[in-house]
Amino acid sequence: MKVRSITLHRVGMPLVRPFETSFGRESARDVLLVHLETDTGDGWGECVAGSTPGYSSEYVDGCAHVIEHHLAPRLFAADDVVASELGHLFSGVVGHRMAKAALEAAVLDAELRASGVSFARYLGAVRSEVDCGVSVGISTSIDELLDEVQGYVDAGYLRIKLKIKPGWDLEPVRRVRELIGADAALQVDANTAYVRGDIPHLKQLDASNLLLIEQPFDEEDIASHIALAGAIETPVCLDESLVSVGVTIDAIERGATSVVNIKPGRVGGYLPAVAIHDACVERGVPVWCGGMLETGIGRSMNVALAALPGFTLPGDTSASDRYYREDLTEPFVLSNGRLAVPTGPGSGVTVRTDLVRELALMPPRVVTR
Ligand code: SMG
Ligand code: MG
Repeated sequence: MKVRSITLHRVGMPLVRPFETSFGRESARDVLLVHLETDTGDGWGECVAGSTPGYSSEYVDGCAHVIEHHLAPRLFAADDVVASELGHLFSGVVGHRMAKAALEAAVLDAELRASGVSFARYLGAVRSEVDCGVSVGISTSIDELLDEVQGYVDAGYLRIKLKIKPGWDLEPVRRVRELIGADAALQVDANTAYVRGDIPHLKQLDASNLLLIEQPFDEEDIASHIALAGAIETPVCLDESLVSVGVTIDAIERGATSVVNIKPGRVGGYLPAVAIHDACVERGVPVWCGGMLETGIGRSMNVALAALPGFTLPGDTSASDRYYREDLTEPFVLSNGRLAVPTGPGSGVTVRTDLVRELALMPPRVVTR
């Protein structure tokens, strides 16, 4: 495949309700989309970076810059672009995994559409629908939180994840546990908001019988996660720290993570994500698919990934209406707590280019060789 042009779109997507984490509050997503035109057809990819470097060091302006100036030239220079060789093609660029993942998604989409194969089949999916959880942001009051959680329970979500931070942890978690009952699946995510000295405090979360606690400490602080795992009954699950298959295996072998959150954007794409999945399956470590408030473009691919055999826990793969009033593709609709895995070629969804234009934050940028 020869890449002819790469168009970078920036779309402003208002969220149906603001999403607050320990590192900030968002009421709209600034989405970077990559539209690839090739000699065999086109493909779309979504970049998961936020507008600020709050979740990781990457952010959307930086990703657009890296794509245009460092990754696109490598794609244009290649005689034959093949998704499975992008890791090698991009190896001269250190890091910038979210930028690489956005391009990888677009290359995969183009390649698979041209050969009539779905993402699910290509990645190795074994299910036609996936179990879905929902990630619930920090609220302004416990009553408001309980209302929101009840809405998601009524909608059929199979697992609730609560965002926590110092000052918003034991009590909201205890109250939600009380609301949803002892048997409902409940987990928490701190997005690095705690320090090692908080271990005795975090240990009190054991009383709420959680599925897992996600990334309480700094992304580079594996040692504190090992210490926590030794002190707490609740399984520890890393997110931000796990940026590659090597780091993931290391964290598993050292006892820092007994469950793994896989986000393709964080690890450089769907193929590295599958490699992490395989490494976890080999070691008997359960995985689940994380989310980055994706539109239908990224969601379609995440749902395909979540249908692989090792994804045994519900993911942050919620329905379109949990995030957006109108999605950039046909909406993903929850049915019995599950989303259907797309079966059409490539991502299997159709990008609403009219809406991409209507919601554009700036004119599209066309990058050619
Ligand atoms: O896509 O439903 C979603 C969001 C899931 O909580 C979620 N993501 O750390 O896991 C995480 C966060 C990161 C995104 S914050 C904008
Ligand atoms: Mg997380």
